[in-house]
Amino acid sequence: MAVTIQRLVSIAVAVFVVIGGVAAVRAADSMTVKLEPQNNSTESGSATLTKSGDQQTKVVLNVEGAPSTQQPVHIHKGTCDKLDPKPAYPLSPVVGGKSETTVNASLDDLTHGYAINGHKSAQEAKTYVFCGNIKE
Ligand SMILES: [Cu+2]
Repeated sequence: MAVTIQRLVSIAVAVFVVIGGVAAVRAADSMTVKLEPQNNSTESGSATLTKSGDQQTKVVLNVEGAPSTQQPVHIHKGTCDKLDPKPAYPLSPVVGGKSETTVNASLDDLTHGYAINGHKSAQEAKTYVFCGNIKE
């Protein structure tokens, strides 16, 4: 009797490990978001989001046509067509087309209802120059 229960437990553990392993392989560790120009800007590029632990995501932007001066960039709730104007997660400003930030949000959370947008400058933050929806 005791042996049977022990076997059942070990089978259950084995099944759990196999399912867990498959889930880990299926969950994407990284994704790329296309950044499209907005408001007649000439800026476009990509953002690469990479899992950094369970609750953090590394966000790397490469923007072509960006000025050498700082441009504010954030993750906002919503989509590029309908963006919540309040930033959800600030990113390091884009300088010369580059920005790298680790945000305190899981990649899984960020793929549910967020977008990355760039602003023309701190002075002209109301003018959006590029945007990309974060979705799988
Ligand atoms: Cu913003």
